[in-house]
Amino acid sequence: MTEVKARLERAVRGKEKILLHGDYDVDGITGVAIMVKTLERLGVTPATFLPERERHGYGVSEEAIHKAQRDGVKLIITVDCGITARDEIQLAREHGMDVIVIDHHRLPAEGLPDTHLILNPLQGDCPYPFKDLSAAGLAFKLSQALLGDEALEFLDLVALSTICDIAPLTGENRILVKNGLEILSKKKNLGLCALSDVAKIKTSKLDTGHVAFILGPRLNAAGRMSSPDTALQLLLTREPREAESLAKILDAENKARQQYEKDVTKEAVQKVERTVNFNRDRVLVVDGKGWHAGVIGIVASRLVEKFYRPAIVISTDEGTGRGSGRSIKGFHLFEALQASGSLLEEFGGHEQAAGLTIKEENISRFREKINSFAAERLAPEALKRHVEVDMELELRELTGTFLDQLELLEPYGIGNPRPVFRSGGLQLRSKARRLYGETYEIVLTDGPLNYQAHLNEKQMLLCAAAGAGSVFEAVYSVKTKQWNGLSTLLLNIKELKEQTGIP
Ligand SMILES: [Mn+2]
Repeated sequence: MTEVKARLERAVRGKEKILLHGDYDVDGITGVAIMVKTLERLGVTPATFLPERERHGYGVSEEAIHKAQRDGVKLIITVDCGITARDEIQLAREHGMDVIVIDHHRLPAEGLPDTHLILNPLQGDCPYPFKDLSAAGLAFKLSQALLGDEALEFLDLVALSTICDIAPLTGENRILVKNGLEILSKKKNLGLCALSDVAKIKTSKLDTGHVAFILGPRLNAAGRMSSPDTALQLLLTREPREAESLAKILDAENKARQQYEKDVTKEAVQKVERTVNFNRDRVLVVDGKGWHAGVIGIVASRLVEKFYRPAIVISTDEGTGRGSGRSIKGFHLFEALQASGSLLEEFGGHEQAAGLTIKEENISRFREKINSFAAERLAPEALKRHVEVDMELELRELTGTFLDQLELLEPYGIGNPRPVFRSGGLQLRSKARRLYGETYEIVLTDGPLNYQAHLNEKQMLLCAAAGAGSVFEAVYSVKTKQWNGLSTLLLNIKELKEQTGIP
């Protein structure tokens, strides 16, 4: 950190040309935004480069380095990428540029790039105790070193990156996100404020859900379908009118992405239903021609949700397939790919998510190979959905004090999930009412009090078949809804079972 800070201060003093090279997802974009804002406060306006997925692929771009040299850049700062970019960083150094790497990805086995200016807490000699910061979280640390407390106002961007990059909301991340959500709720950032407006977020208290499901996808949409620069510009703008028009563009791109994603998901689901032998295959491997690389990861997640088995979705183009996979608990996807490595051109990832490149002619052999690996490693019991219950309780125990204490554990998300409870003896008071999509609402009672509960279509059908007055056991999480100054309690049903034999 000391050396990185000193090098940046030297660049600022000497008014050197600086290029910020990010990545196309929310973490890369917010990390670059934090660095731009920091450098501007120090009196320097840096150039930025964010790769377009289809055009530039992953990681540091050689093209961007050549352009930087032509433009007289003296210092390149990579954010959310760079730790594996040995060749590209070598190239930059040969052309007389220094490179600062701000990256939180795993260190490559082949060795680090040739620069001593690396911010990555996973380095063996890094004394920083917390290892799970997002890349924008690291950029924030650097900003703090340069600006002091002034950097705290960038915490809204840190919260966005931490949630969208699925970093665990434990340790320092929880504090960063908690404070970041408060700043986000105050709508200090013009662009994010405009984005909340077009997305019709009405509440004045934004939570991890708003970021993960509403703001995040809109910021990501540009990077997936076209250029991530729109999202960066939105985070940086000081013009309300520009904020509004950029937010509209992102919202429209997100709608297009959603529709496209729906179409590809439908096609993939049909392929699975037509071609997969569920008794034999435990891992789903589906391929399709020309599916956009920006959505195959999401489609794989949808398949996992629907069929509850690991899924790999491959998009083929001129003989080459690019795939993205998502797993279920108990199946190490990266190890499974390693075991099939001879059939793959490239692969990477971790336990729950991975990516790969494969020759089209090898796809069916790969499907067989990964499934014979799964036949040994993935027990049939692991293919059953399983909700972990934190506590058995009676509904009347959900008192105001209890709920206040529950709120102290927020923000919930990856690594810090919302607590899950189980209660029995709940009587169905009402018919299910459709709220939106496949979400329904019912009223349950434990005798003295009524409770609103949200459930899915399958659970609604169970209630309809049982009829009013029947008794259920429910596994659920609780949420309080603020409405007109009143707070109401809501049960989010995860599992529902009829209890027969109870009068
Ligand atoms: Mn990242």
